[in-house]
Amino acid sequence: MADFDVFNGDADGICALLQLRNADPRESKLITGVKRDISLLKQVSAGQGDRVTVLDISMEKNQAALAATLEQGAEVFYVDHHMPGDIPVHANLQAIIDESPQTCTSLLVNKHLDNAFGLWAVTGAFGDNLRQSALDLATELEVAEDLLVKLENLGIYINYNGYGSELQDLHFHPQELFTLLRPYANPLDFMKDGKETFERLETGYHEDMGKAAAMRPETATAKTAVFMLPNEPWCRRVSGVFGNALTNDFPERAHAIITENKDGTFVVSVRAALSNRTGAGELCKQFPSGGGRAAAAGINQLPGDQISAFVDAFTSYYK
Ligand SMILES: [Mn+2]
Repeated sequence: MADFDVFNGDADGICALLQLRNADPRESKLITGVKRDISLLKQVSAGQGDRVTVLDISMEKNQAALAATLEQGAEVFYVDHHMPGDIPVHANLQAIIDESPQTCTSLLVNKHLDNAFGLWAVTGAFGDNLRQSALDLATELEVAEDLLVKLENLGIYINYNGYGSELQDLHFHPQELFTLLRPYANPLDFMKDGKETFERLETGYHEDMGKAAAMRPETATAKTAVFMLPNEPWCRRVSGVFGNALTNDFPERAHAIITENKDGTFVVSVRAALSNRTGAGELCKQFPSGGGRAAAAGINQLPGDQISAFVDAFTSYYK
């Protein structure tokens, strides 16, 4: 009998799994990747009696692999907040799927575990830029103000680590980062013990964000701003968290961050305005390799000759 943990390499995926493995320790095979790499379930070859946990990756994008895994007799526990497509009805599938924009996988796992490792859920929610939901749970858990800031920073740094178009762009392979965090039931204990890891993330984050802060928008209206970033590792790492930071700083404005990939295509991060968390996924879906949720979405490989079409679509969508 084998166990597989398949999880998104961002803060939400990592913090969801940290809660589950604190509650139910397993020596599992870990399958993860950069945040954008969500076709993960196909890497699993599981059979009768095997247990597969899948976290924070769209069921729709893993449909064929899920069907095959169930077909082979494995038990699947699936928790996610992205669009699922058709959820299969199968005795071996337990699925907790909730697409509402105020929740994320870490929060869904927290509910499932009755707040057992709630501080990891707060961290994951901050990482997914669900600030209000993170604050609400923190209030319920009576987290002190000074500790809250620490959890917010940790969530942002773990999330930041997941971006990048390939693993070499990252400071830590998400699997390594999970393993470093794994011993801790409480993120505050990790921050005391794991100073070196924490500081590496913190320093990287501030260096990259410092460079991003110097960028000026390519186009900006009262309701939208588009930033173009060059083909450099720091840009690939920072694109998502930069979008989140802009969203928090300019809550009335929708943002698009366009970063050049190594192959000459472009990766696009779209963040709807905080005051109007709609449409980002729908907009991105109009372009090849695009998808995501209402508040946050993206396009993985936008051909260069479609940039102006994208900018027009974005600007008119949120006018
Ligand atoms: Mn998530």
